[in-house]
Formats: sequence, C-alpha cells, structure tokens
Amino acid sequence: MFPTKSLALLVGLSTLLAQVNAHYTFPTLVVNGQTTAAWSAVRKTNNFNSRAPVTDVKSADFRCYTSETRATASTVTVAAGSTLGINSDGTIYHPGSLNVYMAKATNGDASTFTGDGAVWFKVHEVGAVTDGGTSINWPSYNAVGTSFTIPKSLPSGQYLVRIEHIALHSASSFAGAQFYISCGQINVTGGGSGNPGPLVSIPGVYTGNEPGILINIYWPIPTTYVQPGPAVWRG
Ligand SMILES: *[C@@H]1O[C@H](CO)[C@@H](O)[C@H](O)[C@H]1NC(C)=O
Ligand SMILES: [Cu+2]
Repeated sequence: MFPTKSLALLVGLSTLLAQVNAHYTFPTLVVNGQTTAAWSAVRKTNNFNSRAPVTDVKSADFRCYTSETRATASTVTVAAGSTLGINSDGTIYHPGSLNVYMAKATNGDASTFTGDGAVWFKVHEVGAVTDGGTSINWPSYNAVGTSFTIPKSLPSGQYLVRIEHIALHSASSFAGAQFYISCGQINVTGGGSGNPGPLVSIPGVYTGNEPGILINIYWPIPTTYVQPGPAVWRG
C-alpha cells in the first residue's frame, strides 16, 4: 500500500513524464500510402530518445539534427506529382507552424549529401488561421504529421526533405520557439525541368527575430501570422 503522499508524488511524476514524452520527432515518411519504418528513410536525430527540440536557429543541428547520431538513412523513391507524407511519432503536441524544405543532392547521393550552402527551397507550409484578433488556430496542432504534393516539374534525382515544426507556446522571448526537425532522403522519379527557388541556406534562413518565430501567440491574440522563410515553390 502506498501512503497517500507517495501516491500523489507518483501521480505528479507520471504527469511530468507524460509531458516530456509528449514532445515529438518526425521519424517516418508516407510514400504511396505506405508508412516507412521509423528512422529508415529519415536520418535518426539526436533527440530520438529525448524528443527535445532545437532552439538555436544558427546551430549546425538546425539543419538535420544529427550532430550526435551522424545518421544517414535509406533513400526511398517517390514519383513527382505524388503525395509525400511526413509523420510524427505521435501527434504534434504543441501549437505552432510548420515548413518543409527540400535540397537536391548536388553530389547525386542523398545518403551522403550534407546540405551545405544555399540549396534549400520550401515546398510546403502550414501556418495559422487568424480572424483579426478574436482567435488564432494552428491546423498542424495535434495532427499526426503533414503531407504535400511533390511538384510534377521538380527535376528527377535525389533530395533531402526537411520538416520543421515550430512550437510557439513559449516563443515570446528570443530562442523560446522550439523546432522539431528531421531530414528524410528521397529519390524523385518522373520529374520535369522546373527551377526550384528561392534558395536559402539552413542554418541561415532565420535569425530568430522573425515575427513568426519571436511571437506571443496568446495575448494579445495575433491579428495575423507571418510564416517564416521564403515563399513555397509550387513548380
Ligand atoms: C532512383 O530512381 C532511379 C530511376 O528509377 C533508379 O534508377 C535509381 O536506382 C534510384 N536510386 C535510389 C537510390 O533509389
Ligand atoms: Cu514540448
């Protein structure tokens, strides 16, 4: 039998653990409706256990979050014009926005490509729904993941595909936004002759002072939300 006090402590502790476990990673891709095994097509991130976010937008880990694991993955083939999903290990537990960037492997091999330089373009974003200051809603909040169409005109070849979910619940001070990041490896087939852009470097794309990153989402209720990063390339 537990004395009441230890029981209360246990309940408190398990609530705390539940909160910690409720952070998230993005270990799977969804290709042709099939979900890949965790960390098979996505490079295993440093936080695969802790699920802790990146908060320094200038750090090397802001790109693929693999400085400790040094992980690469197997590259999965995806047809241009088809839907690619990126899923979390549970649900996206925090309110915030998300972006997906891609970079073509300039060495022709996604499994060894580092993603250095201004090679990244945005292919997808999910922001906020605002109504002039009465409410703000985050469509990615509590979602399992996200999905988007690989533009049909994207040139065939191997790419890194990087998701960032920007948790904004404590983003009202500098470096308070929490980035949940991972990079998958895909081989795009049947593509076209599009010219993706604008191209940015990651890290480098953000300073941390953007109005969509340094923001109090609770009060006053934002009247608009400015999605950080370049415009989405739609092919
Ligand atoms: C990528 O797709 C091309 C065309 O189908 C194929 O020849 C190549 O082996 C694939 N590469 C990888 C790494 O899957
Ligand atoms: Cu969290």
